Order: sequence, then structure tokens, then C-alpha cells
Amino acid sequence: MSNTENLLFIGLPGSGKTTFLAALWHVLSDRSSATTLKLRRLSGDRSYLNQITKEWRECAQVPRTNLQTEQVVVLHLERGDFGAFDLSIPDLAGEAFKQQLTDRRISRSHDAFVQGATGVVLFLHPDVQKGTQLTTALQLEATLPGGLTDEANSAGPVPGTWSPEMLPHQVRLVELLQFLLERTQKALRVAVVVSAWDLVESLGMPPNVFLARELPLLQQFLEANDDLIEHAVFGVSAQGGDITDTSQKQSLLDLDDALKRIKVRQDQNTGHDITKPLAWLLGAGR
Ligand SMILES: Nc1nc2c(ncn2[C@@H]2O[C@H](COP(=O)(O)OP(=O)(O)OP(=O)(O)O)[C@@H](O)[C@H]2O)c(=O)[nH]1
Ligand SMILES: [Mg+2]
Repeated sequence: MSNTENLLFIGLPGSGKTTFLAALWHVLSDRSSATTLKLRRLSGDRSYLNQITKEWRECAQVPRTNLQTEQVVVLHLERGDFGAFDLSIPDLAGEAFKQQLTDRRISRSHDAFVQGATGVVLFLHPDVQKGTQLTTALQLEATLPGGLTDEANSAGPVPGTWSPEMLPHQVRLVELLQFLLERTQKALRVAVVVSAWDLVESLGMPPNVFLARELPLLQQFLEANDDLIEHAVFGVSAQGGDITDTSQKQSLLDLDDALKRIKVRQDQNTGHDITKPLAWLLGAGR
């Protein structure tokens, strides 16, 4: 019997967890490209994977995961120096992580995934910063009834209702990592995946530099806790481009091989091997 490794994908809604799984399953089941992790055999119920991968191949939006549609996928894999193993990954709803932040509770089932996880993939979409910029806050304020006019200003600050939604994205991600540290009491391996990398690759920065520049609090948290968290940063374009843009979508569909849509960058290296962040989590230090 082969051993089982459990990985945990975490990230807020729309951070790219399901798209990554869909592209991963395409690559593994296609078997035509050289990947660090390879599919050993097919078995079990693959209907969920096949469904999301069908959407991915057609460049359609994968369905949003909600608490009712969460699934655990099990992949039968092998890797040269590691032998055969089963990899179990739950596709959890970003909504559940949002709830963890507001309710400060974790469901028993999620906690069980945390306890059993060999490693964690933390997903974040590069657009995350947009909503936290001051200019956005000011625009929003201007559209609100009773917004901050000079008159209101002179009457003192307008009492607003604070909600956890207002927390900057990087604060939320640090909180999610802190929950994990609290629940596991063991060193964590975290692969930070900046998804939709095609949106920011023209900036010319490696993913770890992007993280340090755009989410400095998260980056410093990871650095400061290097005794508890070992991390690596990857930029992953799982879909390959913006499918809401008709011409980009068409050029993705026109590619002779859908594998070419995928790009994975770590430091200065860019390739098509989407198994790389997972292999890193399972590999080094063993
Ligand atoms: N441009 C671009 N967009 C992407 C890429 N990968 C994912 N996206 C977009 O990013 C969003 C991520 O969506 P999902 O994969 O459903 O995210 P999720 O983390 O599973 O979200 P929940 O199910 O709500 O937790 C979608 O709007 C995708 O279209 C990519 O490689 N490039
Ligand atoms: Mg999802």
C-alpha cells in the first residue's frame, strides 16, 4: 500500500485554488509533459476533477466553491526519488476561510485537514491590493450617502460600522497562517502561490520580490517566523490569461497544446510544470 500525503490549499474567495486544481488535473491526466510529480494510475471518483478540467480546457470560469460543493480529491502519484504515494487535497471554499476570520472559529472538518497536512499552499490573486488602496477608499467614500464632505468633516468623523471585510488582504492571510500555527504545533511548510501571474509578469519581478513589494506585512511575517514556517514563493498562471477578455480567451483556445497556457515562475526560472509548488512542499528536507 502506498503512503498518503495531505496538502491543504488555503486562500480567500477567487484566489485561484480551483483553477489550479483544474490545470493540475489536465497536466497529470494528459501525461504528455515532463512534470516532477506524475500520475501513477487513475482510480476513484474523478467526476469533480473532470468537470472543473472540462471548464478549464474550454477557458470557461470554474464554478465558485461553496460550503456545499467542497470536495476532497485524491491523486495517485509518483515521483522519482519519493516513490508512489497518494496525494489528498481538499478543494475548500474561500468563503469558509472568510468565515474563520469573522467568527474566529474553524470547523471540525477543516481542523482535521489542518492537523493532517504535510504542507500548505497559500493562494493569493495579484489584484488583492486594489481594494486596499487609499484612492479606492476615497472613491468609495465619495459615493456613499453622507460621505466625508467638508461639512461632515467639521462635525467630526462619521461613525462607520467596522467589519472584518475592511481588513487588508495581507492582514487576513497572516491571520489565516496564525490559525494554522496555533492548531498544528509543528513547523509548517508553506508554498505561497501568486495566482494569475500573467497579470503581473510584465512588472519583471520574481514572485518573492513581488510579495515583498506588494504584501510586505505577509512577507515579513513569513521571514520573522522562519523557525515555524519554511516558505517558498511561486507565480502561477494556471489559466494562462484573462478569460473575460474575448481576444485573450481566443488566443488561449487557439494554442496547439493547452499545456502551454500554464506558466510557473520561481526566482528567475519559468516553466510549465504546475506540479512544482506541490513537489517543493513534499520534497526538500526529506
Ligand atoms: N488572468 C488570470 N486569471 C486567473 C488565472 N487563474 C485564475 N484566474 C481567475 O482568478 C479567479 C480565481 O477563481 P477560482 O479558481 O474559482 O478561485 P478559488 O480560490 O477556487 O475561489 P473560491 O472557490 O471562491 O474559494 C477567477 O476569476 C479566474 O478566472 C490566470 O492564470 N490568469
Ligand atoms: Mg474554488
